[in-house]
Amino acid sequence: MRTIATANGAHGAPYSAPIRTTCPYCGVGCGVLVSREGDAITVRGDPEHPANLGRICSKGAALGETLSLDDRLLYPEINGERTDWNTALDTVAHRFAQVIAEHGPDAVAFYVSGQLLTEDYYVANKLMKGYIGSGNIDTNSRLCMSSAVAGHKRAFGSDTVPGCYEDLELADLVVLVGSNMAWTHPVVFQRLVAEKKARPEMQVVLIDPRGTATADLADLHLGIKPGADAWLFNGLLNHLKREDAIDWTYLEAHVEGFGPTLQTVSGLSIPTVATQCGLAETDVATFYRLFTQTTKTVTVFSQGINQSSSGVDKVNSVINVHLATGRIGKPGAAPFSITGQPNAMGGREVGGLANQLAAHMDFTSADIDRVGRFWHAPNMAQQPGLKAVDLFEAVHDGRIKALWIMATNPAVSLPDSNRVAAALHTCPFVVVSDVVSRTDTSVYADVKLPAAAWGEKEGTVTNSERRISRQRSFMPAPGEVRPDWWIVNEVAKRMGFGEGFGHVGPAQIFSEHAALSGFENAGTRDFDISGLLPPASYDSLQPLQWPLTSQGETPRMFADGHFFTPSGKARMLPITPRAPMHATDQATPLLLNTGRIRDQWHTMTRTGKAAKLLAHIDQPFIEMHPHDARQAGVEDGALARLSNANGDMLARVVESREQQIGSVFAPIHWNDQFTGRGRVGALIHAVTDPISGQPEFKQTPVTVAAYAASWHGFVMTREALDCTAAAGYWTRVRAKTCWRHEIAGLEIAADAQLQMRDLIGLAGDWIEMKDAGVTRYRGALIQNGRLLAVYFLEREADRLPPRHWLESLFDRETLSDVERRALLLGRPGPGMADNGRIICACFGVGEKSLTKAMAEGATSVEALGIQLKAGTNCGSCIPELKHLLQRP
Ligand SMILES: Nc1nc2c(c(=O)[nH]1)N[C@H]1C(S)=C(S)[C@@H](COP(=O)(O)OP(=O)(O)OC[C@H]3O[C@@H](n4cnc5c(=O)[nH]c(N)nc54)[C@H](O)[C@@H]3O)O[C@H]1N2
Ligand SMILES: Nc1nc2c(c(=O)[nH]1)N[C@H]1C(S)=C(S)[C@@H](COP(=O)(O)OP(=O)(O)OC[C@H]3O[C@@H](n4cnc5c(=O)[nH]c(N)nc54)[C@H](O)[C@@H]3O)O[C@H]1N2
Ligand code: SF4
Ligand SMILES: [Mo]
Repeated sequence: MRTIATANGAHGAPYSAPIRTTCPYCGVGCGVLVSREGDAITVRGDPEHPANLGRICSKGAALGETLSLDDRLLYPEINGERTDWNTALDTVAHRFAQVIAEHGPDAVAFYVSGQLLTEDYYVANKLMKGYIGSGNIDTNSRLCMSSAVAGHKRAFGSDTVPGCYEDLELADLVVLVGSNMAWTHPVVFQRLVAEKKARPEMQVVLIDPRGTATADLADLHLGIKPGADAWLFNGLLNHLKREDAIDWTYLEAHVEGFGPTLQTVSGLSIPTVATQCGLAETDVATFYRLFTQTTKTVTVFSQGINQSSSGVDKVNSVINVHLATGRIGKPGAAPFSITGQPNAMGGREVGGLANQLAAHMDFTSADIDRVGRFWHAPNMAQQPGLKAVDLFEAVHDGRIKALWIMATNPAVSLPDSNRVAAALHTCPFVVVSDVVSRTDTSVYADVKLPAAAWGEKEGTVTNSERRISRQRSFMPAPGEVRPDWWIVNEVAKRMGFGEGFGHVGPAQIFSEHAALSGFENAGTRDFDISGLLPPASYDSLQPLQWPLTSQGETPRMFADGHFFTPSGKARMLPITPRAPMHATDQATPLLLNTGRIRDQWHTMTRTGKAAKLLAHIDQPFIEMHPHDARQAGVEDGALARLSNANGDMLARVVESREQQIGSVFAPIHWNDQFTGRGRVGALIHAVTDPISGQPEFKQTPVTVAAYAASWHGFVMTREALDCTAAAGYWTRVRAKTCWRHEIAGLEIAADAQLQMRDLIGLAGDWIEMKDAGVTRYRGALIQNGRLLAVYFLEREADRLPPRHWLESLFDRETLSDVERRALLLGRPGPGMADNGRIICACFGVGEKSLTKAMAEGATSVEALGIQLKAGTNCGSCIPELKHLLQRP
């Protein structure tokens, strides 16, 4: 239990009025109300926040469960030993200064994150680019949005997202390209679902190689060949021309480059597109007809487009069709890059990418001079720094000798992650600022700096629709954690840069940032929030969409047809489609696609703390078509090993016809803290888009083979165990009242039963049931009647009993005889229900409860909602409820 701050900021006593803040996860940027009900901190959607109007998703709703201190980094550490802030900050400043003095400013780097607040981000960028004098600050947005940024800049002359969420509701056609919005931007998806319900004639087209929860809403799903999107949009452009659907008046007035662009696509027929994209001609034709006929069209694009070695070109192929039809800057008409992280946009605003300067300025001599004068910077960087993948390559080969990582976990999330780990291992000086004590990255840190987490700090974030919202604190900062901006400023001061970093708080940093956005701007740059000055309003800042000038906020950009290029016109660009860099071959015949699951956030450091969020999907998996599973010699539920020349991972096979033959999908979330060998990044080739530097995360050739485990088991304990030595494959997840470890291995030791008991290493009485030899073991460790551990072992995985009801036995003060017997039999006794896998995370409704209700006559999503509450809070599980209802 954590105490929360009173509304006026004092610590201790509970408050009654909820605190209004913003969810720290996805780029939807939902406003939330945090309050305390009884012992729990509850998080609800803020009805007054324009992004979500009261809605929330499973991750947001579970935020209250992620606030415990058990795995937090609470004190600074040097070489794994606790130290005080002075020593830690002096060490960082000294080591950075030393490397700079010996090897120059380009021998140091920062790797930061779209999960920093704008104020944190601003000072980090200022320190590197204005004072240290290097461009070597890059951000995980490189992995996320950099192709969209580059595409925007090529087309619009600025990194501007033209539309807003309301445009999706106003549109008559919404095209979702490479977006699994139902799981990744759930609240925007809910808004779309509601609109579609109100206006069923509104059309939704999904373009994604695999069938996803998002496909549930789509009138048309184009299961495109991986990587082929530019063909589809080039073909569409030609179709628009053929059908005389080009807005020539708009083009003449507001666009350049359309002649050569239209020339490039001329002759590209529907049959050719269908072949290139692996689609039926009729489906391509239907999509083209819908697009041609529907003026109010929004095309939402995300990582299926961006994360590609030709991501920037794909972005421009999408923007091209919107420019050609003048469908931009109008209500219900826009190309829409939906951002991933809560502050991906804020990072772009402060210039967090190595090739940008602050406030949407570039490395031109005029901008370098302007920013330098504004900052009174002693040492402005004169050229862009290294982009993430190149930056870590420079760490690997020793060009970068001191690296500071803030709010990101590159040992998991960068491509070729084993090489990244090796780079961190050899780097002479690594600093990691994080909120948790142990990550796959922080194990390599020389210095660990404890950052204040969500709920403990103040600042702002910008969501996908350019809306700036406040994050407000509602809890006292635990231990010695400090906000990231403070940590950066303290290091800057100790490096001798006191004059630029004397801010007393985030409000002052924000107003400096706002002032820079307006500095010598006069309408020449899109990013201008100088209308928010003076900063007296910071505490009560309302969620507003930039540009924010004296005229107020701006929901839609480019309504006047004016763009930020030298000519004031937007640009269409001729695009030549390129295939993914690495093709499949005999050794690696399957194309690995990677992405997100509904209830986990990236490397699980926070969502992995909520048992609720691990109840839906609790193991790394690889989804594949039954045909490919047969070819690879694996089957549903079995373990498989994915590998290629870079590395390997273990995961459980999920057979699904939603995967196209030849493609497999694995989630990005699993890492060494939660599983043995589950880091998908280990397989990804470090190939990037030549312009944006964004990695090709969606198309990696791999091979899949059975992981022929000869034994399977699980262990439940009150404390987490390290199973590395005991099992070839293991996972470790939090359940409500215990930790659950799934384990399996190739060889079984003769004394396996005892080995595991040793590992659990607790005193007490074992009650057990076992076969002679090691084919079966079922044991429970009980101390004074209280259950401490459960351990099951079988030759075959499917002989293991369901786990969910077993977890509930950890609730009991003493185990009854009936419960002990039921436990060893592996079957719930009378009155002990097994609800099965949790489908609805909000109300903990399991699959078995749902199928039972269905058998008893609940034949619709609504009926399941009335009977079990399933799907009635965030609605993220509704696509799955529908699947269950459709199951024969
Ligand atoms: N639950 C949850 N939500 C999140 C996050 C999270 O970790 N968990 N992270 C946030 C972040 S930072 C981001 S960037 C966003 C990402 O949000 P999304 O981009 O929606 O998510 P992904 O799952 O990465 O990928 C989207 C889809 O692209 C498809 N795809 C793969 N290859 C291709 C292709 O060649 N063409 C097309 N058209 N599609 C393809 C994949 O099959 C996948 O369904 O999610 C944000 N929201
Ligand atoms: N294969 C594959 N890889 C991918 C992707 C993919 O689709 N496929 N997607 C890529 C994308 S789009 C993204 S955005 C990245 C995300 O990848 P990462 O950024 O590496 O993932 P996170 O787990 O979000 O890392 C955030 C870290 O910051 C810490 N943290 C949280 N709050 C704070 C804070 O306030 N201050 C500080 N200092 N630390 C904090 C968290 O504990 C965590 O360790 O992954 C990328 N990698
Ligand atoms: S959609 Fe969910 S994860 Fe995203 S901001 Fe809203 S509540 Fe948070
Ligand atoms: Mo992202």
